[in-house]
Amino acid sequence: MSFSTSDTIVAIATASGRAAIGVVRVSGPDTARIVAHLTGRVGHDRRFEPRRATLAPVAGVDRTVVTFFPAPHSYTGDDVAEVSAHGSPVVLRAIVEAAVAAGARLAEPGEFTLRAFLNGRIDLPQAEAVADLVDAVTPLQARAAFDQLEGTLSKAIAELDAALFDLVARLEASVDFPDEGYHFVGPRELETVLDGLLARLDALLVDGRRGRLVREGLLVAIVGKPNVGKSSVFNALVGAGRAIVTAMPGTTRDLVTEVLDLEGLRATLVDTAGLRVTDDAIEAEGVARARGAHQVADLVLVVLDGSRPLDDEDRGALTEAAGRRRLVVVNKCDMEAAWIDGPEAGVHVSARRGTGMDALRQAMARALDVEPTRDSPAITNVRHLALVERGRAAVVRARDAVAAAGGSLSEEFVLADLQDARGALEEISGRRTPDDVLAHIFERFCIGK
Ligand SMILES: Nc1nc2c(ncn2[C@@H]2O[C@H](COP(=O)(O)OP(=O)(O)OP(=O)(O)O)[C@@H](O)[C@H]2O)c(=O)[nH]1
Ligand SMILES: [Mg+2]
Repeated sequence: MSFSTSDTIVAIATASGRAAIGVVRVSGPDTARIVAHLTGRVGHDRRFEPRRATLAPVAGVDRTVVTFFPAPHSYTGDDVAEVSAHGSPVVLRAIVEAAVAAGARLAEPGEFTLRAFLNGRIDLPQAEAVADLVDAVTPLQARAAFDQLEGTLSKAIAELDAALFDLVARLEASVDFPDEGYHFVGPRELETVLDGLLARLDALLVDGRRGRLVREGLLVAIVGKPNVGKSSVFNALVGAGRAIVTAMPGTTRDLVTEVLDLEGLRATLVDTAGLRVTDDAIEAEGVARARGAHQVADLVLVVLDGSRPLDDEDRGALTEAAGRRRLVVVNKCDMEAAWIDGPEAGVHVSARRGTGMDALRQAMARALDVEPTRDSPAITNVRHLALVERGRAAVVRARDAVAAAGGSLSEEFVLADLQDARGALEEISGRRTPDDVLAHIFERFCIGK
């Protein structure tokens, strides 16, 4: 990964494969010369007008449209040109090769966005949001990434950092002028300010759990004894005959997974083997895998057969799921009920007829505590969460030191902790982020982004 912005880079910016149009992006100090060379528009009077799409064919390749964005008002902050061509991989590659022949270098993944960051156009959470937005598969993910791109997280972090900075400045003044016998911030006030900071950090962390669900999606396991209709419920939820359904207990052996859009959330649904004691080696392995999936799931759907009385195997499945976030699904409600509301309240469905599936989807979203209309969470990224946690731990240390000191507070100790907290926050925003962390972040971008 190159952290230099002094050369000019080029890449295809659009998806690979055939398309109506494709875009080649050039960025760096030599952009104007390279693009003029490509299109044969040489001479002072033939310069590209800023931000105006201009028909400018690349000779022998395609009739292209060039848009020139002069520094600093461009995506990267350097001179940028976008060359739109017909979306053929062959044509786009030829344009890139011509640009390289004219002196450009092939861009590495994420290098355009990296330059935007290095040039101070965006901060690190915004750069990360660009990658998230490109990768989003549900509308909620896209929305969360967009909010981060708009700077909601950056703003929250900047406010916290400003409050910390203010406190640090006053504590330093107290250290610098000890003879004055004058505390620029008294212990009581210090405690109040630190408590306020802790409350704000906690709020960010609570939103973080939700945010991570939005970003990474979650795992929902369907469990229950054999033949209650787990695979049928699975198929009804994913809207396809994905898992095998038969009247024979012990049909499902392996884990069957499918990704589901659950009220805007990305959920991976897992169908599992029916839980029972068995001599069959294959089925036993299936039961073990079912338990494994069950243990890591964010939500467990326990399926019961409503047309038959509850038995010990059902009770076993319910007990296994007792300590977990779970939802009881009473299936086969198209048949005569063997029990109504029995020992377990649950969502009544008929997987065979498809009745109750919307109610089930809503109950799942509710059980996961992710309301579709809720404002997007601020933190969706594990890197950010870990750093907020580190910052919080440092503030807690400072808070404890103040409480323990009573009236005889030593500002130096508190200062060291508060500097730690600031360090963590500034690593989120990218103001103090080590190069290897930066390289790691930008590696996951696509080329041309
Ligand atoms: N009447 C009725 N029958 C159903 C319903 N759902 C499933 N069945 C039937 O119940 C039987 C078992 O269905 P599956 O979906 O294979 O059950 P399972 O829990 O996955 O079974 P295993 O994989 O063996 O553990 C099949 O004959 C289904 O047709 C339902 O809503 N109503
Ligand atoms: Mg099954």
